[in-house]
Amino acid sequence: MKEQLEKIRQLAEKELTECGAADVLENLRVKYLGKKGELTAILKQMGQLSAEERPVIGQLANDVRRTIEEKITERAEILRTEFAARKLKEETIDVTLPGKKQNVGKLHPLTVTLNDVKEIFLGMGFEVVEGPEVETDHYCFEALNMPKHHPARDTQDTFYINDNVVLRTQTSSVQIRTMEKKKPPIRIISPGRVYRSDAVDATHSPIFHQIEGLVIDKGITMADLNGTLELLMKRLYGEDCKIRLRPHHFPYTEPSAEVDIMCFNCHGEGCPMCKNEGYIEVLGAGMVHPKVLEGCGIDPEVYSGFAFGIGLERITMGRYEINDLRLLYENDMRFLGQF
Ligand code: 2U9
Repeated sequence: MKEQLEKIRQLAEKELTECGAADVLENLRVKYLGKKGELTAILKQMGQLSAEERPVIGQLANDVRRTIEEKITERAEILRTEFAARKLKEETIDVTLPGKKQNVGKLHPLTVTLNDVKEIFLGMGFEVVEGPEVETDHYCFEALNMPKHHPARDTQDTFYINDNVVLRTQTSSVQIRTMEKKKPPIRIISPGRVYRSDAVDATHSPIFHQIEGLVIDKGITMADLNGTLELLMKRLYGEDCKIRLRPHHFPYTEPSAEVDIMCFNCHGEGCPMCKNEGYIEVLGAGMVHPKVLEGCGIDPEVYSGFAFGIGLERITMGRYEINDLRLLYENDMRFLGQF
């Protein structure tokens, strides 16, 4: 038994000296001193010893236990110190290092243009109104003088949810909802996402953004429309910008016009940017059709109004000379980082 005790002491000292982690140290404590440990196992055999041997072996066993306990305590302290030193080293911050550059984000060019347009109209006393993107046939077509089977509907390849529910093709539905709720005078713009079943290419996307405007009051004329749009374009494209109205037809306005701005590249002379027209089409407008007013309970004999619709992507691409609509949606930071 003496040899066994000495062997345990030597083995324990060796393993404890080599121990490199707190959990290994705990396993060694259990291995030697635990209830089922090697030292405990020997002590259980003490009953087999003679009366003369028992005190001697007992003394030796206590001495071995004490040696192992002291080694464990010493090892635990070494491991604690090493751990603290390692942690301090890992977590030390070298304050002399240069700071990590925090990239500040930027607004998307569509957002910048939309904010600019909002500011211009807020400055003219307009309100910004938003409305649902999933609309009923009534607000998207019927109320805009486009009854069922009206040919105008065909030009708008619409996403139908069912026979009566669509993804709105223009934000005019917001103007209708406003006219139903609010009596004149009305001065609103309604920006927002619109949907058309178009194939994606450099100038088309099934999802794009519109800003529509509506003014309803007594005595509103085309002159008010012209003045409002001219001011908008001068603010967006510069004071020397001119606009031109060309007769057109929309079911919801009468008279209707397509509105061009003078090409900011050639100032009306004609160049590749404006396809030698000297002017670039940017929006549609007109006087609100009397049937649309009546449908909203507004007497066309008392009130008149104008409305317009602008494609946000179109004016954004014009401002920043972007030649492919898809660049606005691909979230490529090499592109977006330029604005
Ligand atoms: C009401 C009455 C009339 C809004 C109008 C246009 C002409 C127009 C297009 C421009 C580019 C849509 O984004 S686009 O494809 N819009 O040409 N929009 S008049 O007329 C209204 C709106 C609401 C109650």
